Amino acid sequence: MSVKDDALQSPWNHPASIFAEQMSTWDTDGYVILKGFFAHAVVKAVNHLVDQLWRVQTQLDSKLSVDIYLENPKQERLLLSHAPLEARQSPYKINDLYLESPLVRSIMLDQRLREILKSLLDGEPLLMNSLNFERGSSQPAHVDTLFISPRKHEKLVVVWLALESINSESGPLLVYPGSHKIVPFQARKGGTCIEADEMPQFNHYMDAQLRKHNIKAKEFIAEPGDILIWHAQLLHGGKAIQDPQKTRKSLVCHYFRKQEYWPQPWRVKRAEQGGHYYMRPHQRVAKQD
Ligand SMILES: O=C(O)CCC(=O)C(=O)O
Ligand SMILES: [Fe+2]
Repeated sequence: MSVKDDALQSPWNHPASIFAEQMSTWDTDGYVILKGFFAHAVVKAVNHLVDQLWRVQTQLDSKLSVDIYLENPKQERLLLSHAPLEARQSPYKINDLYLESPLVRSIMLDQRLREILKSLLDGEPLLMNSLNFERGSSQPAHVDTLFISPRKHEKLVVVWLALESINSESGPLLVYPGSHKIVPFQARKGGTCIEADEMPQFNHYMDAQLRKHNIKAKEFIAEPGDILIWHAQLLHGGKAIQDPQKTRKSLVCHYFRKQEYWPQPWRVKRAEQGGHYYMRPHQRVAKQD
């Protein structure tokens, strides 16, 4: 059975009808959870791909990069082909596998998913990055527009796919319901994108806003194939890992709206099974040999 055939057997064949029900939580909470969106064969295929990458890592002739030892002073960005194998045992993320993998593209541009994202973005989605994690990110609470700037304000959505059962000890994703309605933090240079030294001010601002609106973090306790889609301005992060033995496999993709990127046609590629993705260079690494 191919991945695509199996995906079609999931209960999510008619997003349009189910979607109407989800819309209210999107507005009030700034995210939606779609349980069992992808079939287990899809999840297995992604996990297999990541295992394969590590197995043949040193022979990879690719500019795929990996951020290793996340949220640790030792954090570093390297080519995956140059990463020490032991780094796989600590939090890491592989950047932009979607640029190389038709499998990742076909899953994250699944037709049912595209319909949902189209409705949330009010326009065709454009897949613009991917992050593969095997452990909790431990990333402090943030809003993605601090780091990623869509050409049109708020026309960014994010899909987080659980690739195994995820519990509270493994550093689950944390979301802050309703935080997307908080007035965005104003970056020094205008807009929402900050420089690294502005993070303490952002934290200070957000802490006060969370208290004012009585917003508390919620853990995304997930089963393989579940997805959570969040709004451009939703505050989220990775809970600290309580059990370092536990993995927390996930795939996260960010999407812009295609219509804002179309003027550069060489950058906007049509994917094999439909949908569009942003063709851009891999993340730069400090040293390549
Ligand atoms: O998976 C996580 O813990 C957080 C990921 C995240 O914040 C992101 O990809 O924007
Ligand atoms: Fe994020």
